[in-house]
Amino acid sequence: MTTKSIKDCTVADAYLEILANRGIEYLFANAGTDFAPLIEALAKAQALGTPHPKPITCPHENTAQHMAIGYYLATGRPQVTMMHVNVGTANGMNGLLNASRGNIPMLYTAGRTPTNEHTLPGHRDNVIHWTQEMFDQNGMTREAAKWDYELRNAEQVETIIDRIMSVMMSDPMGPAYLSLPREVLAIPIKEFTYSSPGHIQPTKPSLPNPNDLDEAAQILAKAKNPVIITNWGGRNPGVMPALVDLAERYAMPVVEFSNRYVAMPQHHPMYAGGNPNPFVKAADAILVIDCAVPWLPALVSHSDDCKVIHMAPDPMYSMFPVRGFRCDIALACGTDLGLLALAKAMEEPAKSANAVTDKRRATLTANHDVLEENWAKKLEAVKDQTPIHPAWISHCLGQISDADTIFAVESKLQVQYLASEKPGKFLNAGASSGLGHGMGVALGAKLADRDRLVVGTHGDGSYMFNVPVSAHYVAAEQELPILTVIFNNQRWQAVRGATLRMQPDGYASKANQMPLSHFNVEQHYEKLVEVSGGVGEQVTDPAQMLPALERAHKAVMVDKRQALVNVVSSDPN
Ligand SMILES: Cc1ncc(C[n+]2csc(CCOP(=O)(O)OP(=O)(O)O)c2C)c(N)n1
Ligand SMILES: [Mg+2]
Repeated sequence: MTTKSIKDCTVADAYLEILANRGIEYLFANAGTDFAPLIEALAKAQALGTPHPKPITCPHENTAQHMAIGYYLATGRPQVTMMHVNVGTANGMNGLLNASRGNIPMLYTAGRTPTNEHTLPGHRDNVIHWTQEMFDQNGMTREAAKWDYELRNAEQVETIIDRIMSVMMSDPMGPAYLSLPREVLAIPIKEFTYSSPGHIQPTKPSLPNPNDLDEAAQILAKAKNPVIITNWGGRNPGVMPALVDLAERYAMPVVEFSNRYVAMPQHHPMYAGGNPNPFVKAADAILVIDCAVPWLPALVSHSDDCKVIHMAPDPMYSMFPVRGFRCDIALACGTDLGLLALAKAMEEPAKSANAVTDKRRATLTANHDVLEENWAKKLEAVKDQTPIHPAWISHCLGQISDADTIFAVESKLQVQYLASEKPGKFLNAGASSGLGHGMGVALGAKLADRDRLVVGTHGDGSYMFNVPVSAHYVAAEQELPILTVIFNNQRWQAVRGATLRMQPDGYASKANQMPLSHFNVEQHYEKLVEVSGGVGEQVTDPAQMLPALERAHKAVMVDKRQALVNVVSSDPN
């Protein structure tokens, strides 16, 4: 076992060096008084050129958390965030909840206010060191973090970092929380020795149980009306090619319900749209892949003899307290590996069903053609509308983007109007629907590849949840020229819609203006980006949509300045 050592250091020095050694490139941070030993260690590492994660100053915790998430989604490499004690942890909870429900490995850390009043190095020297102490700071994170701990001493630094990395990266993946008391970070060490490389590897994604796989293959191969439903499948880049192959070979329709990623190219003949209800009703077999909620039980149910197969890293979705979807077979596996194995296992039993499969393929292709026609008709009908329709915004975004463009989605972006053949192109990190994720994700994706066009699309409400001044600041400081597009319908349509769904004829439906759903001040968001040296414009005329995006594209890709397009828009229907 090879080792490295550091002489005359502190726990903070050792901690940073091991993080870097284990592949952590960035520390997305919002600092406080608890950081003193860590800031000293960063300055020392910078001065001496020793390995350390690069610190990125994030004026708000939401930016830091979602930058780490975005960077992971773009690269597959987890990063570290660090916040100020309990208050910073509280501000970062939105990101932790999104990471938790989205199975994102992210090491979320925070200082712990000093507990010694005047003894150990790092002891209290500020009034807040009394008021910020909690009985159980970590407790705040415990429902969302996959693992949490408070660092106790120098001797365990390496063990704890390796423990975190391997637990986070094992399926089902998820975030970890580590609190770092100031006195522990400040502990002096004569000589610190650690193994390099580390020697604890995570569990790799697995294949499904072979007997259950065969049974699932039999059911699906013999089914007359099978359907595949997913919503998170596309977060694993290996899923798209495997899913396309499976759907094509056995003529199975793929529905992406309320999807946050794209698992199936939208123009593929086996892509069957986003509404699972008619398929669920007619199905004799349903394959649910990486999908916590495949349909809404209040709206639709399948027949009693329909078989339901769930395939995911954790097909029990054990993080949800209540989830009662029928499950005849649960296939725990890496979703891409599971799909490849299933396609193989279906070869033999599907042989006797060739005629049925061919007939189904023809029907599904014809149905998909209708979907395409409807999309085209819709676009034609709305392209001149004022306020500007989301379909037209999406189409124009399709014109300025290319196969490598990444979209951070926090809006009514309509993916069918953009190219969707490349995995990992659409990232929606709001697995817990904690709004305010898109700008951080866009920044993280841009940090991962500065040559790529990265577009953040946000509702006006979502944009404000991003603490945009913080995100625009990081874009400027780190030279990350992202393009921000706001679908500005001057309201929280989601809140309005939910109220009307529950009480279609209630007082709210008849009110001149529904309470708590509208923004009554015309907001010139395009000015906000100027604060950080970016360029912005408002668009109200649909004829100006594409020219405005072209100007913004030039700003970000040629002039290397962040840009914002504030589109006064309507709601899709
Ligand atoms: C942090 C957070 N707070 C509140 C909500 C509740 N919420 C869900 S959708 C929504 C409105 C979003 O508004 P906007 O981005 O403008 O999109 P629109 O519904 O208008 O299309 C709100 C407030 C949430 N999901 N996350
Ligand atoms: Mg809105």
